[in-house]
Amino acid sequence: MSRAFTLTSTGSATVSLTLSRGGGTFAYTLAGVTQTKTITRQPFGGVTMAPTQTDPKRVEENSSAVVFSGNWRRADASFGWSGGSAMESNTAGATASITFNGTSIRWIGSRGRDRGIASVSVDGVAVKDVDLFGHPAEEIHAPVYTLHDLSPGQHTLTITVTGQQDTQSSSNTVVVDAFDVAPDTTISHWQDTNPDMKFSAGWVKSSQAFLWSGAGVSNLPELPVTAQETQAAGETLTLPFRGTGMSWIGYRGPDAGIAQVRIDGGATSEVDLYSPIATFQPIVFSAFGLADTNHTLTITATGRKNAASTGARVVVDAVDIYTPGRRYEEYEKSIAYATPPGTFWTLDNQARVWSEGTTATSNVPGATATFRFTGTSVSWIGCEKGSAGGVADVSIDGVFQQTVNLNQTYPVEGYQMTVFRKDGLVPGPHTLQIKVVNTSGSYVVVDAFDVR
Ligand SMILES: [Ca+2]
Ligand SMILES: [Ca+2]
Repeated sequence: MSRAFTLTSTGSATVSLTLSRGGGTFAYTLAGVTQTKTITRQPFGGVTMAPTQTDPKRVEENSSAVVFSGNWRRADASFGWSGGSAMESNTAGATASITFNGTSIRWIGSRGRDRGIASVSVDGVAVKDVDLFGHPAEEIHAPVYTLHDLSPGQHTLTITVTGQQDTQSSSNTVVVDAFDVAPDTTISHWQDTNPDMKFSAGWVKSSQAFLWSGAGVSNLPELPVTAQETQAAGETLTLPFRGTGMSWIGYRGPDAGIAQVRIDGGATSEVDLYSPIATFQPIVFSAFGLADTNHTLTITATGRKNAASTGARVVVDAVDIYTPGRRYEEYEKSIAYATPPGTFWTLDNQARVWSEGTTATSNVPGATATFRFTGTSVSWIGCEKGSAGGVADVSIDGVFQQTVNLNQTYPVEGYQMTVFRKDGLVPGPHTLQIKVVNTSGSYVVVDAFDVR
């Protein structure tokens, strides 16, 4: 069936289509530009779409609370932005502002090789210039910067595009995707190479040709992080995690299939990954409101697909884990590094997808990093891989706790991992010290600390 409708120059019309078999395509032409929308009919008894859960703290960039000023445009549709869209700008002086109630806020944006420098201010007071450059290719859903300790009440956060860029960056693009208002959680972004991700035998490493999280960087002859994928029915990923929320970052496209997702022994959700347009790093499934305890995520490829799809691909690119607490980045003043500067620790490492962009690294035996905090629970967020496989002793309040061996063998690469956690501390101030003890030349990475 094909039928043309002509609308008047203003107004609206409701068009009803009776579709047969797999679906149909609806097209409209305006001022010579034709747009099409493909509508897919799901078979009875077939796919039940998973309920879409979003972080209740998240405010998207297209919310009325966010005001853009100056020259902004929709960000690249090749990426699966939070909520489906984001804005970007290269124009010095362009601003994005959000007015919110709370003592903290997290900016969700993007890092990468063509990202610029943004100036962040609160209530008109400059807070920080944030360098969005990173060596990995474009990373989205990136917690860019988090503000804490604001006074209770209403505030306005303003992001200003400076037009400036890191000397290594190819451009000065600034992306505003979303904000988490008073999040009370930390986000750890785990690649598919995480040692805790257990893939069954039928998964393969995805091609380097695409826009995966963590792409484009490696220690030769090792290959860059890409993703894992399969089209075979029954292939599974199991991932134990501790947290109250998670997001599966995958792939949607014209060749994508249907997966099943389960957390612990709960209900199985089906996720139809088909999209007429290939989309990279989208969140394809999320769960929030979980108990703060240990869970197991299971993703199963079904081998089935939407009638419109040309394949049954199921891709696991990364998983974001949400954990209650407050994150202190490695550059914050509550962390003291052994001096003199540059002798023991290298700061501002931008080589991988680190928490909020940077880490401190050391391969010097005796180097210490000392973190002062107040709370009853602390986690060291670090890295486990071959080149960051150093060994460190951890002590709390001067008492030795554990020797942590970070070594893993390629292709395992664990980023933003909780490599040490201690609960049950007496309420009050404490000191955690990391002391590098290895002599193998491999690095110890301090990415962040989480406190509860
Ligand atoms: Ca968004
Ligand atoms: Ca960090």
